[in-house]
Amino acid sequence: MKIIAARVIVTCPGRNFVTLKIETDKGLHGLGDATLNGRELAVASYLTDHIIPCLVGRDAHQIEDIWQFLYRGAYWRRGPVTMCAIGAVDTALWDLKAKAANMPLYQLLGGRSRSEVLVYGHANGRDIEETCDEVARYQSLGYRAIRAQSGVPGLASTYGVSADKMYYEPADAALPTENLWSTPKYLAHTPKLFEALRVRFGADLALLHDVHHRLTPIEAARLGKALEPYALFWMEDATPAENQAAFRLIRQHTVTPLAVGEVFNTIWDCKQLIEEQLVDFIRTTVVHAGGITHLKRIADFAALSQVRTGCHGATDLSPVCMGASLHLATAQPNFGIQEYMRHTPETDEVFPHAYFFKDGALHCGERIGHGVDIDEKLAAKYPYKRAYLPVNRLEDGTLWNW
Ligand code: KDG
Ligand code: MG
Repeated sequence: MKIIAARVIVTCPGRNFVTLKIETDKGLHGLGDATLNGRELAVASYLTDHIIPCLVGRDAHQIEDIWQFLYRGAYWRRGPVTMCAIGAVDTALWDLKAKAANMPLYQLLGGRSRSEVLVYGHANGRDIEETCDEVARYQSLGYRAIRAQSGVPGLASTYGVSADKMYYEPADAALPTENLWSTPKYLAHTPKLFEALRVRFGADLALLHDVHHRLTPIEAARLGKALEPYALFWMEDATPAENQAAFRLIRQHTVTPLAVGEVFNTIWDCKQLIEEQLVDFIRTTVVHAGGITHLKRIADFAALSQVRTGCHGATDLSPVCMGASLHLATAQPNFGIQEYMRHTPETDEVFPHAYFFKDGALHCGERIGHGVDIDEKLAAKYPYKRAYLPVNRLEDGTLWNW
């Protein structure tokens, strides 16, 4: 099955998405997500200017060889732009292989290991009461696992809290918005949120929380300890993880389960975290970590240390990424949970898909390939719009982690 053409489609049905479409001489096409939030056009150029010329004429079945060619062959390894571009190619090739085999992708990844893919949704509110009400709403929608984020008294805004509850979109401006952050205010407030949630919802509901890289290791250890009575499913991105050894300190102090890795792009970013069992869930995802081939390598490596997957699934990961992720989750033995932040109806229309939500879980569907397509005519009606994630400053003006 020869690759005869490939092109990049950039569309903004409410938010920007970059999609790679690969066409073959068998009349089949494959799709891969290449969206890197806030840096979309860098990946589009990497694909169009540097990768596509190397793809045309190759055998689309040689997924591993093409992966190695793009990774080793660039000389410059790793990094989010490179790995998103490789991820898009890899996802499109797995889509093609499954279509050529006339099978849903999960069958090629080892077949079904579970009947459904448990997801968590995002509840958020301006204060504890509003957050609790949102958690109740998510429960009524069928969610069995819910991430809770609340506004912090004394801070005008914080990560994960928005006025538009169902479609929270952090990349919200043509130039980065500047937010103010206070760790002491956040640390004083967050345990109260989870105390209130346990009082109202009891012990059974799976509750998650995203710290979004804002604490130092010792502050993260303190928060993990303070949250222990409320038995969280996980505390996410407690501290930036470039220094993987930092998690040793958190681990020494708390039994709150830890999740990390949405910004990672290769197995090297999480090697020590996994080998030393410093985390419980690895959040790396198809689009940012070199596609299905590399994410499966990370997940299999994580299984050796009883680390489970908890793939990133925010709105900036397109339905193409979600479809691919769900097929892997359906087959992967050490699947843990999948994040699910619904896309808007406009996005769903541009990317018709076979996956569906039912009773707190997603199902990848039985369509051949990864089950997600693109309506190119519709996509063309939504031109690219520059949009950035916010940045954070401490109250004295120091630039901080967003
Ligand atoms: O592009 C950045 C978002 O995907 C990220 O801020 C969302 O942290 C996030 C999450 O857990 O969904
Ligand atoms: Mg996160």
